Amino acid sequence: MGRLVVVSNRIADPRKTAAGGLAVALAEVLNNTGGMWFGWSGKIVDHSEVDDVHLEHAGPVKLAMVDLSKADHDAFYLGYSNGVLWPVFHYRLDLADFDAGYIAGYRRVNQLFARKLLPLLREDDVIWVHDYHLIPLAAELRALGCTQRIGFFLHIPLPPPLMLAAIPGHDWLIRALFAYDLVGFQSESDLDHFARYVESEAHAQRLEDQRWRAFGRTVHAGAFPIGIDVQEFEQLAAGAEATDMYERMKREYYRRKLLVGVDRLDYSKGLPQRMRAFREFLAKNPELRSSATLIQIASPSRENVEAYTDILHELESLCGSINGNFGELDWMPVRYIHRTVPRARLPGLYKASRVALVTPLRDGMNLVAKEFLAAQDEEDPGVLVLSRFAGAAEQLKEALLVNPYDTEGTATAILLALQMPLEERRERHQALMRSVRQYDVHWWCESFLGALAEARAEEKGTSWL
Ligand code: ADQ
Repeated sequence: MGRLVVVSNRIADPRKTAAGGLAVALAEVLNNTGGMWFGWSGKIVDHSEVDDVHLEHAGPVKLAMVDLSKADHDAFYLGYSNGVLWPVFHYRLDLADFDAGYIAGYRRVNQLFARKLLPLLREDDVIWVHDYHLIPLAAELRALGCTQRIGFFLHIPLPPPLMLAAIPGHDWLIRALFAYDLVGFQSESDLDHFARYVESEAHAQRLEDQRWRAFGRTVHAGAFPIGIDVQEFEQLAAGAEATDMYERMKREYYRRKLLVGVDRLDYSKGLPQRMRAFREFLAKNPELRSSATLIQIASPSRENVEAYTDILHELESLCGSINGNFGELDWMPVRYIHRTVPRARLPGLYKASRVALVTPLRDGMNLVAKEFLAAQDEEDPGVLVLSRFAGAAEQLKEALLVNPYDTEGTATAILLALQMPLEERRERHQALMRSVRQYDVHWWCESFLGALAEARAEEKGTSWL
């Protein structure tokens, strides 16, 4: 394989220990190929200063970063990416803000990325573009004459055709996917939505080997469910910070079973629904009340997008009313923490918890579910309560699968999870870990890049714009 060039909106510096599994896994491949990571620097500058590409070396990996002007950042990132694509792709048409100016900003930033990236490319580079911020990047690169192999991976779900069709300009967006050689999704259901959309809306012809032909090009598409770096996580779990966290939690909660939720504070994660289910559980099981505590960590996220402040207030008010109504002098049912937990401590928290509540309303994959499993003591493991609407549910069938909109059903699952006998916990955990280990982040990288190496759309130079 030639040099790997990863492109994503944000760059995770592979030298920083805080970087998660994805950054670590990509850094490994980048290190091996002496690759380059291209993306936004995280800096917002005056329009006149958007100019050079900043280059840094992180070992053998080259980091190439561009700044954005405020207008571009607002329209591209806050506007189109997080005000249109994120809600619609998570089935929340009601939260989408279809401001006509956003799409122009989205296009401008993708053009800027293409213009700045092109001169840095070598003939035999393989380019891997990540996520919904950069859907049209390959089309913009092709328009400038780029002929290298380009793959795209969507980390979030792809909604069904009629929901996609609600986005003004949806045909332009999906047509842009045909500029890639390979398009990867998290789950079979996302792939199915893609197939149905392109066949019905774009009259694409389905060829063998998961290839679709439309707009004079053939694109390969497939499901490549992302995994975690199990080894890295096990090492973290054995480290001093995780051990300290585990021991502190065990000391503090020695009389109670812990339930844990760890999420970005995002409306897709189903946090109010989770709290209502926990409230229902408390109301229905008074004898169990003071034996369980729910720790909910919700890290601040996209706070300058309006829908995120609404969800923050809703969650705060629910937690407050649950504690007010059910709490005792020596017991609070919910501990809600609006902060990010340092990554090195997470495995300790997971291991000390009997139950994880991973109940998004929609999620591309959800790595917290896999991390929770990897952190468990296999002799005495905890139970995963998992939303059927997380991409992870296609793989993690031995979890207690729930419909997060069904408050009573989720409350019943919480009860079952807290009371599950040891033998059943072990059996389920063993089966789940087989899948987590087999489909880890290295499998994901290798299978995507392997498929990209074989997928080569024949046509070049099609006019894209
Ligand atoms: P996210 O929506 O961010 O990612 P998720 O996969 O659950 O969701 O988490 C990614 C990472 O962030 C995990 O390593 C997790 O430990 C960490 N994290 C989350 N909340 C945290 C908190 N409060 N404190 C500390 N760490 C926290 C998007 C998609 C997902 C998809 C991933 C990867 O939305 O569906 O699984 O990308 O493709």
